[in-house]
Amino acid sequence: MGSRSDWPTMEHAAATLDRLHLAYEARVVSAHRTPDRLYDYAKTARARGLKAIIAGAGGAAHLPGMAAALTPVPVLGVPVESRALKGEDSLLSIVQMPGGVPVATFAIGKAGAINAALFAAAMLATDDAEMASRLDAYRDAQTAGVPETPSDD
Ligand code: RP5
Repeated sequence: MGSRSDWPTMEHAAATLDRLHLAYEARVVSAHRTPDRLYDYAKTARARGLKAIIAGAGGAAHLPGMAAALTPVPVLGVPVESRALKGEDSLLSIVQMPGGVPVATFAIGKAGAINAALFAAAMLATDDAEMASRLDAYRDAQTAGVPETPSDD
């Protein structure tokens, strides 16, 4: 994520990955304040065996796009809700990549963080049967958790 202040959003991605028993690392890497850290992180990502990078950022959200420019590892962008523009700035910054440098872009905020984690798991599940069954279990639990009526009675 681009800032420690993104963690209240990005912890939902982490919690979802925890639930799926999917190993991850959570790092603060700012495209603007720590550009050398971003360069090192993205340039070493493939060699370190990362299968996907979930990059959450807000405002002038350059982290996902710059990460995608620096590594062939798939980048999943999460627009963090910004104070001034409610995350529309983040969304447009992340989604409007030039042709040739893709970033898979998710919804603003918590839903996007959760879905980025689920999407990463789904990518891994294409050739990992255990991951696929954990994802099936997640979906089943989600379905079972939807009540037929809005009240408890
Ligand atoms: C972005 O600037 C971060 O991703 C964060 O969403 C936003 C604001 O950062 P802080 O000023 O709260 O550190 O780079």
